Amino acid sequence: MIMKRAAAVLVPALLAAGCTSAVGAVTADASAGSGDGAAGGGDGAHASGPLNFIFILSDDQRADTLQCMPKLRQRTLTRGLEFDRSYATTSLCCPSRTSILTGQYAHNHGVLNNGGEVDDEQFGGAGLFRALGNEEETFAKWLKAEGYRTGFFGKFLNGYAEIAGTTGPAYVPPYWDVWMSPLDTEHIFYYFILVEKLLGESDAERVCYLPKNDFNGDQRERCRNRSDRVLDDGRDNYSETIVAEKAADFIRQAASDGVPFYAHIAFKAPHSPYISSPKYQPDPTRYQYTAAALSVLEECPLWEWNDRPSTYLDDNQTSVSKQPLWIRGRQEAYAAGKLDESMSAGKLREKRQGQLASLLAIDDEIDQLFALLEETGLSENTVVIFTGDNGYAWGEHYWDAKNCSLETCSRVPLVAFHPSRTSHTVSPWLSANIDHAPTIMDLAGVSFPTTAVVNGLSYRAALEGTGEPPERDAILLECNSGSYQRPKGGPDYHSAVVSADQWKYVEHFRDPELTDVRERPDGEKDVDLYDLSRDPHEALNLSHLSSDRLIGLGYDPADVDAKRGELKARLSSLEAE
Ligand SMILES: [Ca+2]
Repeated sequence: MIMKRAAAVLVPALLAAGCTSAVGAVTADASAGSGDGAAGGGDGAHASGPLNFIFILSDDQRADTLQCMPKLRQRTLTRGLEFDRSYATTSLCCPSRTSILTGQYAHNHGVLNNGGEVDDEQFGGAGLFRALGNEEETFAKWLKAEGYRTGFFGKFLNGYAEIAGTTGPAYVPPYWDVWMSPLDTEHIFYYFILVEKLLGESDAERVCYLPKNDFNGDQRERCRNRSDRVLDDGRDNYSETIVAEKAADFIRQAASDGVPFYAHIAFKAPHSPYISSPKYQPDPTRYQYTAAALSVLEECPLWEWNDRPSTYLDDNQTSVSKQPLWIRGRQEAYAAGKLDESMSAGKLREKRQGQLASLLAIDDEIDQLFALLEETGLSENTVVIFTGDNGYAWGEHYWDAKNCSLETCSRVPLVAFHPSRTSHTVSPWLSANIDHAPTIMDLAGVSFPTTAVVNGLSYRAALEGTGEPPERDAILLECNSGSYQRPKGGPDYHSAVVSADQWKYVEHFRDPELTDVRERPDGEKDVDLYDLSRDPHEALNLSHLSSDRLIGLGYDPADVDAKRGELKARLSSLEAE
């Protein structure tokens, strides 16, 4: 059974853990923001009045792929604040998205997986989110209470269709004035049903969007049969374009009405099945791209990926015996030819290139949103944040998905724009999905209730250019949904800590409750220690190397032991936050 920790229990625990400066700053004292959008000592001027927010989320986008979105890249180089080390505290859709909306680690919000059980009842991620009370803990609630107009566009949480219902008005989570979210959270690029709640309406209807290019007749009927209304208007009706259009309508209306707004835009790209817009991929059933797409994509080093890390499949030609058991298991299955065809070099390439091509589609949509802000004058008082919900492996460490503690799974792109910014900054600050809620609240000048649990930190000062982000030595990465036990293996249940000084310590567990650390054949515990500054691709697990080997690599074995002990202790304290 999945339990959510009660806030009343947690707040004293946080204080006891010595985290008063960090957590207190964003729970009780977030009112430090004046609410007038003052730029402080920022490097540019912007209009007075409350700030608006556009939060843009991609799905399954690796951190390094930001370089393959040329339009967003150009805007970033002009005035973006880029966080080089941003992590999804849980590298999976529902836990990460819930962390974004609440500012809490998964062990606090309780959405540990894309579904789960409460009181012996099984829920999808959206149902679990609701059953655990998270609808009442999103920052949208507090923004709305302070006069913000809130709009949600795009993917919510897996299993949304289950709570939306099939008859009568579709269910819409509270505190969203406008709601435009696909009923089915998977495979929505075409033939999607958008649950639409318009401004001022209390009920939502299910609208089926049919594509001009009718490439799948079965889907057509399925879409029709499950909707209240069908839109067969001869347009392409590619989901990412429609979602962006709905958001643009919301933004224009809010500007016209003179109300501050928060727009949450959650694209599906570059998630499977990796479908780009018709401009770049005319036939959604084939991974073939137009000359317009290729002329851009071939400029990106990830398209051919000639400098891929040595951890990719058997590129390193070295033993993985010191790596965690799950990677050893995957390597053995790969060597024995037991992994799916999805792990073949050809399929991995197809997936990688499919992701990159679909990113071009949302790059266009994001660029148009920026253009809209400029046309309407809203760029003078609107903050834009772009990030992803989790990273993704492309064959490194014999893995081709998410939900692992490795950098490739857990790091996400993050770039933010504040009206007062006039230059590009790359910040090495350790940032995470839990930071957006406190940052947006801080910038809006809205306080969390004193009973709220907020694990994240506000990066407002860095974004405004008025100061450094708050001090942070480490963040927690946690995963209660492993796939080690599956026939072809996969990442284990794990808990990890990544530190500001670029070390990572990981514990791999037998159980989803994270209590029983797995044992290796030699009797040692299955834990990892990586020195990320020297070994950014985590090829060398220092935890199981002999003293001679460590000395040969230039490490003092006593220092390595001490670092492991320090991070193990920090892991425990983070788990108690
Ligand atoms: Ca995802």
